[in-house]
Amino acid sequence: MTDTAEWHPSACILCECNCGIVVQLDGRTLSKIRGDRSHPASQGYTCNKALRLDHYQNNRTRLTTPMRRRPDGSYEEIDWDTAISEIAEGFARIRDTVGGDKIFYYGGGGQGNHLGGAYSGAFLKALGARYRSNALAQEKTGEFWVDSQLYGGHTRGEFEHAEVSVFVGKNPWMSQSFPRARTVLQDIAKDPDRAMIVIDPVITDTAKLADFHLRVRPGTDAWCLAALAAVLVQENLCDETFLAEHVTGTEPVREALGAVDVDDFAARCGVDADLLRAAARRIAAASSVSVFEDLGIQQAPNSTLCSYLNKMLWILTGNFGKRGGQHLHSTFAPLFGTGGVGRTPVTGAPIIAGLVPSNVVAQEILTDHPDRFRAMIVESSNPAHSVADSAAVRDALSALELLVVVDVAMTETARLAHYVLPAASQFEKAEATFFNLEFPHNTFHLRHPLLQPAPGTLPEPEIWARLVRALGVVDDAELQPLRRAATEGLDAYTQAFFTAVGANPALGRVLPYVLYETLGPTLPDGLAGAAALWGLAQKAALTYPEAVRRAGHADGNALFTAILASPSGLTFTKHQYADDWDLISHADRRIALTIPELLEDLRALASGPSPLTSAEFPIVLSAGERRAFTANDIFRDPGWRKRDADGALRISVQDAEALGLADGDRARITTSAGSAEASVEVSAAMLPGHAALPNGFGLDFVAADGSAVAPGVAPNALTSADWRDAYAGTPWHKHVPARIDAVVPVRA
Ligand SMILES: Nc1nc2c(c(=O)[nH]1)N[C@H]1C(S)=C(S)[C@@H](COP(=O)(O)OP(=O)(O)OC[C@H]3O[C@@H](n4cnc5c(=O)[nH]c(N)nc54)[C@H](O)[C@@H]3O)O[C@H]1N2
Ligand SMILES: Nc1nc2c(c(=O)[nH]1)N[C@H]1C(S)=C(S)[C@@H](COP(=O)(O)OP(=O)(O)OC[C@H]3O[C@@H](n4cnc5c(=O)[nH]c(N)nc54)[C@H](O)[C@@H]3O)O[C@H]1N2
Ligand code: SF4
Ligand SMILES: [Mo]
Repeated sequence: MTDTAEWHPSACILCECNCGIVVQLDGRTLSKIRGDRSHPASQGYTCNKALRLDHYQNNRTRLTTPMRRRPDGSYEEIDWDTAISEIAEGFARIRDTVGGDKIFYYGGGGQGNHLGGAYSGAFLKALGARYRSNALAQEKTGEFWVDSQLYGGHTRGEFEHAEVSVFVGKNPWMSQSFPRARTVLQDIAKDPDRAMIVIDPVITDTAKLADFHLRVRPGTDAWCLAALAAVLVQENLCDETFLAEHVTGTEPVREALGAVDVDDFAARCGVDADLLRAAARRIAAASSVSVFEDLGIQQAPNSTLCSYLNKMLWILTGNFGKRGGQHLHSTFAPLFGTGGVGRTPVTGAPIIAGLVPSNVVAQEILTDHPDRFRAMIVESSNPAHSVADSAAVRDALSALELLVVVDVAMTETARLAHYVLPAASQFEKAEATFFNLEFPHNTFHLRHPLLQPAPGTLPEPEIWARLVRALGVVDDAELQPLRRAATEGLDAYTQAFFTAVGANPALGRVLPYVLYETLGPTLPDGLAGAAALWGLAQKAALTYPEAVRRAGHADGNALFTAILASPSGLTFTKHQYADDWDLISHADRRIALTIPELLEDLRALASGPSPLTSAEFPIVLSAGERRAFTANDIFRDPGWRKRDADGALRISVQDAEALGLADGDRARITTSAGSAEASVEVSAAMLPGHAALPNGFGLDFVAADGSAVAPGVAPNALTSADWRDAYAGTPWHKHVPARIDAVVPVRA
């Protein structure tokens, strides 16, 4: 594995695209990286960030041994056996005294790694844990709630082929999120027959390529989207045949949109009414339309309503079930739980897609309520830094009876844990993500390890297996027949598996553990951690039999075998456009357009918006913008950045002048939650009254000379937990009322 001339396939782990890469190794250094042309989705594409991945693999914050916190707050190194037995005992004690449902799980995967989350489920079930969350509960749950009522699944646009692409609060030039994003955006921009519509208050790099840039005032997208949809209805631009055949509940929507005063709404969102009408007409005239909404609306006021209105643009115009349109898609493993909306035990916040809103986590802990969370497992996430109101989150995590963090690095969250478990990096183990969101061809990529685990670390599947073993919930003798069958091949294993689980349904509860313990040891090339994929492959083959066969896989075992043998990834489903209809979960296979609460909210727009800014906090701060050198909290070493090392506060020319600020000056940003200092970048891209800070900054790091550094502003030092969506509890990170003051240098 150390032959430097050889290129080893893997993937970039910095965003949900997970572009295929090939890597040359120099010892344990990822010395050369380029796009993998054999990867079925990315086809050789990467952005600037992938080439910097060695800063993730090799940096001074990597953990190398399990650690236990001493009463004085310092950490001591302990061995794995001690860590596993004390942690298992600790959680078992909590389960036995106050109940397993008081054990809360946060994380389970970042942008590149979802196998850990697949295995932790067995340990959590064995403990009787019920509540969980992750970052999707601070972005996508509102959209999920809308989607589940409209058609019951996640949709994706097919931008590569769309005549018109619409980006709402989404800057794919920087944030990517769909395959080969920059190439696709450039192709659209070059083609006079295609068009791009961008709704964003900032003149982003994506907006610069747009044919229609609807430069909304921050937080007013609901008015803009309602007006766009209203034009479709009022100018008879809807696809009536499509609506009659495939959509129910159209009339109440038509009525509500019919009542919208388009000129008035355009004025309320600050967009020229003629431009807005022209954009709506361009959508209506197109043979295909794809839409991408992201954090600019999902983390801003009216977020769930905006998700709903946004979907009107392609539903009313019939852009579903055809090339270049919007699609439901297959999933290799569901990212979201199913079931209706539950409630959290303390605050009664909505649990959508099985996820507790990130914004209420602190309140679910910091209380005397008997049902409060008492213990927590955090895996591959850094909530002490990434969740709103970091100060409250840190108080809450510190108040837990037991906090265990599984991470590769000593994070802000790990520093609050009773135990920290060091995971092998994503290049040191079998890994995969479940961000498999494309249609008609959907891909899955099991990455092979490039390196042995760093000394002292373990891959998550092994960590979770050891913890389940320590709980003693499975009698090892029951696994013997499965172990034997696994050595005889997948057919024998399949039979033995159904016999074993039929005889003892309790094995089904700890399924990933059973697969890892029995099938895992027979898998080649360090792929034991891929065992859980066997179950998922069976499920995919049962759920999409035709599409899996069309992709060349006869059945679940054939699919699993192909996954193991495809180190650059494979296509697991090939759908036909008409299959979109079968992917609708409603029995009548139609889109159910009416969501009564949201139509009520739509009617109420006529009297708004009411600004959240005030004399004290006159500026809208977008806290957490994606830029060329941000990558969530994945890179801790600030040395990975070639530019924007401080994570500049971008402000408009007008605000800079009023505040007496110039490029490079220092400014103090104050919000109701906190205050921080940043370097200023005066930018013609910003509207007056709007400022932006990047995400992923303010992470602690110890420099080579031993000094502590944390460049830039930790965005959640400035955000409040109560600023959140009424339906989904998702935060308004892009819309934080703030004050900016020049920091006058102190002269000696
Ligand atoms: N470089 C980089 N890429 C990433 C990531 C990263 O950290 N760095 N993270 C990944 C992750 S986890 C995610 S979720 C995605 C997020 O991807 P995006 O959602 O594209 O990222 P953001 O830059 O946070 O926000 C998008 C846009 O919202 C705009 N915006 C702010 N306020 C408003 C508003 O009121 N209305 C509208 N319409 N727009 C508004 C901003 O100007 C910005 O251009 O990116 C992924 N890709
Ligand atoms: N103010 C503000 N806050 C935001 C956002 C914003 O725009 N503004 N964006 C939000 C969004 S969209 C997201 S997605 C979240 C992301 O926030 P988080 O959910 O905290 O996820 P990441 O930042 O991706 O952090 C991933 C963690 O996984 C660790 N890790 C990396 N590889 C491995 C591995 O192999 N195993 C294990 N166990 N750990 C590993 C990294 O060290 C890191 O600590 O932040 C959210 N927070
Ligand atoms: S950051 Fe995203 S788009 Fe860029 S190379 Fe990595 S996976 Fe691909
Ligand atoms: Mo995200």
